[in-house]
Order: sequence, then structure tokens, then C-alpha cells
Amino acid sequence: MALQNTTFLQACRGETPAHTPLWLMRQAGRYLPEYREIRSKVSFLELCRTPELCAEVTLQPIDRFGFDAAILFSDILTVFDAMGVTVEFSPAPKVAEPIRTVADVERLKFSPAGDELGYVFDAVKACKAALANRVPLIGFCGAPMTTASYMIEGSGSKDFVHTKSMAFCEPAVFGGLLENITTLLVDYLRGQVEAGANALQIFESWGAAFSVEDYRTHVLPHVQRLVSEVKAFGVPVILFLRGNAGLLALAKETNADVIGVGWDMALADALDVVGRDKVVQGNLDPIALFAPEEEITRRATSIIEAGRTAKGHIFNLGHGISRLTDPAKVKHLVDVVHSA
Ligand code: 1CP
Repeated sequence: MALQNTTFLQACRGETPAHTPLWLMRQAGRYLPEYREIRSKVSFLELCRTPELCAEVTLQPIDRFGFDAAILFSDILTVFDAMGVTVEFSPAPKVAEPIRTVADVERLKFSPAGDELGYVFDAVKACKAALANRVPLIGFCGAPMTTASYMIEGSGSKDFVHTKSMAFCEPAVFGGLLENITTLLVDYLRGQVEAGANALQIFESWGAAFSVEDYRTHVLPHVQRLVSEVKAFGVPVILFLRGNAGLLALAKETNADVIGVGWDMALADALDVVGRDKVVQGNLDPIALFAPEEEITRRATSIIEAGRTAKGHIFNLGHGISRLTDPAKVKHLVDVVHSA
């Protein structure tokens, strides 16, 4: 199949593509005027629940910049629909009734993904149809702890006091919650692959909430199970575990096909941790896109050079693109990466 020979999937497999592939985390979104135009007419949740509109916004950055992969337009928190948790976006997520006590946890339901999340699978199908094999489509989910943290905190957090308190005071309850979320996520990602996703990314955006030792005890076993069960679906699995060198070493222990690297470490140093026999993804500081073009060129080139010493490298940011980014700077970045 032609898609298998695209630069992105070649890099995921550790083969040598004609150029370093790139896509950007949050590449579909508010920094694009064409996205804001659609969002002026529908709410974020309506957008996520309308497959044709999901396909339209998923393709916007592909059409404009020629990225080497598309990522499904959705959110890591849509999965709450299968657990009976209500979330609102304004635009940051807010859960009116956070899950804090044993009784709250017991109140959660865990429906089969197909019952409540069919609209996501329909969105995957709509994206695949619209892409017509131009580039591969990445499906995704939040990692079990990052997903749980939004339901426990009720929103984003700086210190994750409720999440960590549950882990430290009620480890069996916290472990049981992550276990159930993991089982649902496996089912959810299976549905995305069956609907046509060509690769999967697991977002552990808030891994650094836990110390390395606590992450190993309370979180890592669930990520390991998630990765190993979804690898059986036959598409590459990218784990983005944002944090420090210690967490990166744990990311390697999951055996994910591709390891995402945050922006706060040099890619060469990250490779010393994960090993040059690994495929890595990353890791330009998203705010570097606010620098003059020559500086963007310098930084991107240095990341590409470090990436050439790895088994494979997919160029990306080290976290999501800022909504204040000038699309012209993104265009410059794409030109630099594609011509390097
Ligand atoms: O008003 C709007 O248009 C909503 C803004 C927005 C968008 C565009 C949200 C709310 N989510 C999304 C889309 C989204 N979210 C995508 C698909 C688009 C793409 O990547 O091109 C993806 C993959 C996500 C994943 C996501 N959502 C993550 C993991 C990635 C990361 O940035 O770390 C997280 C943590 C979320 C939660 C979330 N959803 C929305 C916001 C503003 C947030 C972050 C809140 C916080 O800082 O805690």
C-alpha cells in the first residue's frame, strides 16, 4: 500500500525516508484563521461531534503547509463520554463534578467505546476519506494518568494535588481507576485503528507531575499495558511522555515504537537516554516559532542533525503549538525541515 511508503510511516519503522517527516502537535487549531472561522460558528464540542467538520479542520494544516501526517481533530477528554463524566471547554476543559472520593470513582461507568464514542470513529472515517491516502492519519488518546488528572482535578493543574493525594492515600483506588481507564483506552484505540488510523499517539502531557520513583510505582505499569496491548493492532505507537530525563528512561521501558521528546532537553541528550537504536519525535520549543526566521532555521537544523544520529526521527515541536503563532513562521519551519 502506497501509504506505507510515506516518509512518516517509514520513519516510524526506523527506515530512512527521503527527508525528515514533520507534523506539529496541535497543528489543527486556533493559530489558523481558517480554524477560527469554523469555530466562530460552532462550539468546540459540536466540532468534535461533527465528523465532516472534524475532517475539514484536520485537513486545514495539511492543505496549507504540506505536513507529512495528519492528526485526527478531537480531544483527549472526549473519552469521558464513555465514563459518564461531563466536561465543558471554554476553551480550557472544566469538569463540574470532579472525581475525588472512593464513592465518586465507584460512580463512574465504563461503557464499550463503540457505545458512546462512535462519533470519534466516524470522524476518523471522514478524515480518511477526505485525505484519500495523501498522508497517514494519526489517532490518539491521553495516557491513563493524564486523562485521570483532568477528571480528578476538574481542570488543568499546576501541582496535581488531588491526583497525587489519591495515588498516595488510596493507591488501590487510584490503581483501580487507572486500570479501568486503560482498558477503555485500549478499546478506544482499537476502534480508531479499525476506522482507519495509520498510527497512534499516546499523550502523557503531565507525566512530570510525578517524581520518577512515583511514576514508576503508580503510573508506568498502566502505560506499559496500554502500549503493549495497542501495539498488537499493527500500527506504530508513539508515546509522548513529557518531562525530564528520568521519565524519558521510563518511556523507553514501555517499548513504544516512537518516543516523543519534550522541548526542555537537547535532542542529543535525549538520545543518550533512550539510545540511538530508537525512533524519536520532537523537539523544537513551540515558542521558538516566535523567533526571527534565521533563528528558527538554526534551531531546526540542529535538531535535524541530532535526529540523524538516531534510528529514526520525526520532526515535531516539544509540546503543542501556541495559538498566538504566526502561520508564516510555521511555513518557514516546514521549508527548512523539508529542504534539510
Ligand atoms: O476553543 C477551541 O477551539 C478549543 C481549543 C482546543 C483544541 C483545538 C482544545 C481544548 N483541544 C483541541 C484539540 C486537540 N487537543 C487535539 C487535536 C488537534 C491537533 O493536535 O491538531 C489534540 C491532539 C488535543 C490533545 C489534548 N487536549 C492534550 C494533549 C496535548 C497537549 O497539548 O499536551 C491535552 C492536555 C488536552 C486538554 C485540552 N483540551 C483543550 C485545551 C485548551 C486543553 C489544555 C488544557 C490545559 O492546559 O490543561
